[in-house]
Amino acid sequence: MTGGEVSGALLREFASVVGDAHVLTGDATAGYAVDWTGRFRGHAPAVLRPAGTGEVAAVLGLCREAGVPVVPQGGNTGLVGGGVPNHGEIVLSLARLDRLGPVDDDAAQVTAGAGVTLQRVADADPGLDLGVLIASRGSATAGGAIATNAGGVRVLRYGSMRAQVRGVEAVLADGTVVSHLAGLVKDNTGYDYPGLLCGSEGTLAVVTAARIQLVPRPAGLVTVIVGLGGPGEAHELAREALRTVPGLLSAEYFTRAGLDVLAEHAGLVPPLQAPAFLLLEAGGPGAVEDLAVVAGDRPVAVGTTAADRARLWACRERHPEAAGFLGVPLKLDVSVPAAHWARLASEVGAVARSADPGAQVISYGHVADGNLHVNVVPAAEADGRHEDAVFGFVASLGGSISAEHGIGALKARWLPLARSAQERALFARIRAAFDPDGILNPHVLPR
Ligand code: 2HG
Ligand code: ZN
Repeated sequence: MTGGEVSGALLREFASVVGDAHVLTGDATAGYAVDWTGRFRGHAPAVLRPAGTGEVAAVLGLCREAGVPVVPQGGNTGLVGGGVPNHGEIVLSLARLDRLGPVDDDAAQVTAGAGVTLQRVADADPGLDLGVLIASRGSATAGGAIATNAGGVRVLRYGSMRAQVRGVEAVLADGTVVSHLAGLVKDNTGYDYPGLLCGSEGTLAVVTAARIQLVPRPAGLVTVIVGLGGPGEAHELAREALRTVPGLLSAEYFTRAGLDVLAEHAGLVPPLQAPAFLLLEAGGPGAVEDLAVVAGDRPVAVGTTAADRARLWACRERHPEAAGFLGVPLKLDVSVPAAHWARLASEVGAVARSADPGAQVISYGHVADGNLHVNVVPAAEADGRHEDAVFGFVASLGGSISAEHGIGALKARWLPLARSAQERALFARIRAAFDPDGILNPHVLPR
């Protein structure tokens, strides 16, 4: 189903639901139509900003009746073009569903509207934290993080967003509201549709609220950056840290190539010089000593105060911006079995350049999860040649073309590398059961 213009009569019906001020058209839609990287620029005949679940249901009912496709959008921090109207869809912004409930102290859980930022969820209680930590937490929303099953820098400890979700409220494409927010830890009463919505990229239903499990706020945090010779050493060291540091929270890899760009364009001061780096963070008793043993006699920068830790983290957390200083990047987020990660990280630059010798490649990522973010700034036309090369290599190692960002518009063509025909047919059947008319984000994932 493709979008296009919508009639004045339909716009008036939308306005009667959400109010005139929350039906945006023309120039007011511009910021909702382009993704964070600037690679995906679409066009929205209208952006609708409902204030609650009832309004979402009413709007979806109207869209379905009119046969108008919809792209749900949270903080618009996605990196694969899955939340922007690439085919003229209406944008349904969930930003105004921003109610954060009181923390349930007994369960250490909170109910958050889809538009609540991850930072607000993390700050809900001084003794608790959100298990998912991503650099875009100030803008990324609970609904978007669920729809993309966001990962981030603490997955090795707490898992990805799916692992934090104890229930959801969502609106189906026909306006039906389904809600399961009691937060029961044990609840075997049928299909786990909240789990299914994690990573569904807005194709099955619109998440309007979620019951989120919080974790004890880690204390006594220590951050170190260790200077290394290359990916093989990063992999070895991360494995050792996983085995020997009980309080380990993060193991993040990056290289001189990325740090040099950040030093030049963002004024970052590299804490040490080396070809490659591993940032390790741990908390709790003995963390400093445990990390010192792992670092051994390698060059290391240590941060124990909030300010020093923030300075070290900036070297890693600002990496998503690095390639953007050089051009409009392709964000290729891939994962491979642990045993192949070092080979992936060592060879992927040459693999990308075999398709485009002038391409600039900055790689970094979550080494303990087998995850690498391959940021490619093309010199040649971005016509799929870079994805062909990198995803083909990843598939040959038994890996996935999307570790934590989703398929979106960027990777739809290459899904067969990661999922069999039988699996894709099952996806389409699940989708048809949720959204038989195909109005929800129709150009993302198989139908
Ligand atoms: C990160 O780990 C994010 O920093 C973004 O997943 C990765 O921009 C990217 O490629
Ligand atoms: Zn990441």
